[in-house]
Amino acid sequence: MTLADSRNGAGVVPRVVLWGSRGTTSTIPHLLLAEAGAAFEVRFLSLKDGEQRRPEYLAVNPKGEVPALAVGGRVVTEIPAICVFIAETHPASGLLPADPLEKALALSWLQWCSFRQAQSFFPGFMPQRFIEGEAEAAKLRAASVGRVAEAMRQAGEALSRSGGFLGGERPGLADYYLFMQERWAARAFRLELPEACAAHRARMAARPAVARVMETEGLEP
Ligand SMILES: N[C@@H](CCC(=O)N[C@@H](CS)C(=O)NCC(=O)O)C(=O)O
Repeated sequence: MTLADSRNGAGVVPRVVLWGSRGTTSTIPHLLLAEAGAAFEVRFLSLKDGEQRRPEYLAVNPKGEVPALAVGGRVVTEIPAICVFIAETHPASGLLPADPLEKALALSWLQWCSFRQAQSFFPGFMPQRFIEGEAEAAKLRAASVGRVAEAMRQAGEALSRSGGFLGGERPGLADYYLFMQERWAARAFRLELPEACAAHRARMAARPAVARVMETEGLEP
């Protein structure tokens, strides 16, 4: 099924709404929707103002997190699931291989990014969610920076062995996740990226769909 041929009995294509917040992990599906040429609407929340915890949004995603992708009357949450949905409803985008082994390899990188986000980046962004006290938070943040550096090292090695993208010769789903992680590693965690990651970040930033989304979200690449 593709979104284009998923018309219901009344001939209506389900309306796709991405709920997100500028410059967060929701930018990843935003990039993919743009890259796939999808018809969608994006609605931004301010996490700083706690809009994700307002009843109107909890009715969309009771977990109080972005992203959430509303498709018709249903809501898909969790980035890997949203990414796969976008790729599979836009097969011409080539964002996810059809071959089972190639697909498994691509999903393996997507899961790697998702796990690193939760385990390595998130404690550094929000140490106070895990631990009390300034000194303890600083230690946790330092540990997080170390883990992010190790993640970038592993990604850099993989990129050096591949054709320049985690997806090989062309970007796959995980490349859009990694692009945002490279930005956070360099900008928020002040890390010097391995050469292969810096080159990957630049290649991704140069893609017209990526540049458009960055502009829409008011982000520097
Ligand atoms: N497991 C979720 C995590 C998403 C997530 O961490 N979202 C953050 C923004 S980057 C969020 O909405 N945080 C709001 C909060 O925790 O209050 C996913 O993969 O979609």
